[in-house]
Amino acid sequence: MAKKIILDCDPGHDDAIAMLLAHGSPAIELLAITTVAGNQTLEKVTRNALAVADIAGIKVPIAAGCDRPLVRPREIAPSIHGDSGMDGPVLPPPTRQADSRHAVDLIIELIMAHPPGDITLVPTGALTNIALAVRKEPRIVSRVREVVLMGGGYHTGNWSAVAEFNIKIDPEAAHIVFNTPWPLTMVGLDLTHQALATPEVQARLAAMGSRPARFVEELLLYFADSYRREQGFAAPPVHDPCAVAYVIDPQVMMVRKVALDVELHGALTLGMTVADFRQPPAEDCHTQVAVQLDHRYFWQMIEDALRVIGEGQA
Ligand SMILES: [Ca+2]
Repeated sequence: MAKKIILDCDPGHDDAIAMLLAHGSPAIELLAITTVAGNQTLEKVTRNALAVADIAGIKVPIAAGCDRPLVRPREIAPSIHGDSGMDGPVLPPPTRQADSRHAVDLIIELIMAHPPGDITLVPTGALTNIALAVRKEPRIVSRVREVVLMGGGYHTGNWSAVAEFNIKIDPEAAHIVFNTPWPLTMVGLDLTHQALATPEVQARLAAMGSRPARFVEELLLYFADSYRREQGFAAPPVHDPCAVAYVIDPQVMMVRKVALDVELHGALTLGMTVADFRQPPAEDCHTQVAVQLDHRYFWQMIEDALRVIGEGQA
């Protein structure tokens, strides 16, 4: 049976690919897309989500959420994602509007309306919406099947030496989400830096030739430039779809159970996701980290999803 997910995101080049992967995979039933300020302002990332939905024929509700972090001043990433938040492809204005509900309310509504253990949360942006949902309706915690998030990193950072962007921009929200006792898988930079869109990958996408494949090609072209210039990558790491890929089939990556927490006070380490590997994990450890990606399988999943969407079968 397809796994039901809510994708909470900030498109964002890699968020857009995560949307396409979730929509095009028969293993996933996408219930809703919710947006949060991060890669760009809330207005821009929501517009991008609506535009991507048009390209892929995604009909589910898209609801806008928090326009800033819980505590800190808003920080966005135009150096990586451009002024629009998804620079590169030229997209027509979205044909529909965002859902009238606030993302936090839609998340709560869906989780409470479904049986316990039904819905997986897949956050690929700052954790502001998810943290607020937990605080507003704590009953969701025991009803969520699991949380599979893109963010953090146990050995590396990208927005500081040790902190990843999604966690660094709203560490208080991340602290709430990581310390909530639901099963949580952190698909962090240790994993996503293996999800490189190599020239071979880009050539295979180019050979597909459908509209959604061309769209991904254009996204990757821009993303490759950003990552070469800003982070010194020869090929860009495509972070967010890795979390979706884990939900489709956990076999696509190796994971390791480990206690995790989020640093809120460090002068040099604010927003670091701290993994304690010193001891075997405790019996009640509810967190795990993604360690090693099956690169070929991962890109095969994306190709398959694009084929399904391109043939109008999603
Ligand atoms: Ca994202």
